[in-house]
Amino acid sequence: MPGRAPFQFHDLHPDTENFRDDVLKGLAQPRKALPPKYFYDARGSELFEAICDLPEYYPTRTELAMMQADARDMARLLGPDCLLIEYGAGSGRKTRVLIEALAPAAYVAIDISRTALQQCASDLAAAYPRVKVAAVCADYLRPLDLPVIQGITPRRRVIYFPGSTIGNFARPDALDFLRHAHALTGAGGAMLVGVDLKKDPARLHAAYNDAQGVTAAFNLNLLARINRELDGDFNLAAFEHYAFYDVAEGRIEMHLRSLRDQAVNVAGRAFAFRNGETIHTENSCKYSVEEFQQLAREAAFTPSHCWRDGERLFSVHYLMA
Ligand code: AVJ
Repeated sequence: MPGRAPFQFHDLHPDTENFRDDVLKGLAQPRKALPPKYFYDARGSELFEAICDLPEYYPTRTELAMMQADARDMARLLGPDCLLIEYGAGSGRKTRVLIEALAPAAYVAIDISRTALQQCASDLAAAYPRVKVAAVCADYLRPLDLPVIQGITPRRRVIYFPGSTIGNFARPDALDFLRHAHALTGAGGAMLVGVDLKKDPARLHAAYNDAQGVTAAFNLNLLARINRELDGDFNLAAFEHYAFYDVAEGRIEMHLRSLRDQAVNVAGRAFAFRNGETIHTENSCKYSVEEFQQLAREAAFTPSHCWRDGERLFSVHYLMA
């Protein structure tokens, strides 16, 4: 709990043991894979912020511009005095635009990255003294109880899930996630979710293969984090960033590719890599408006509005529970 910061802080300790177990399990599979949620240690969160400013990475600036253009419309649909719950709060730039238009009774930020979460919650609490702010450090992929916030009677619960983070889930997992979200908002609740759209594969490819190599550094930081926290000995020079758009699946896949036959030790266990073998580190699924609305309906939401930018790069959906 940071000293005098005017917000409630709840630490559900989502990291340590889970990280170790998930890494050992992920590297032991015949097709090695690691969950993308572990990108976001302090260094990874910084690198992600740098990605958001890259010329090739259109989602963040496009969604922010959409919030600036459309937050008033969104607020009209969401209504005043709601309990606003954000998954994966990050830097909170889009959230600020929404909070200013919406005037919620309270704001609950849920994020796995402790440092980014505390920064965001403390900034928002300072900026909006009339909004009660709570922060929960947790893995929002697991069911969790919301903190009790004294002295408010919100009209409805609204989940805000910007950034197309939902794209990290394979479709069946996205459906599960939406079902959990539906249960959390309860009847009369709503969800506002940012979803990256299908588009020209070249544009997508460039967004995940930037010229400055920031995305590569973000991907490789996962190995550096394993070295730091799990006593690993990955040689970062012996792996490379590899990202491509799979048109049939409608998703970007990110991998780390071994540049030689090698053995790596993590937490006292040895793992063999063949030259060219990869660790699958992330999926970033892209949806058409219709595909996403169909998914939302399967999770018992009623998709009732969708905003897009002028170039049709990005979408924000309003779903009623
Ligand atoms: C935060 C999951 C939305 O998939 O575009 C950016 C993460 N990975 N560049 C995305 C990411 C590589 C990002 N999400």
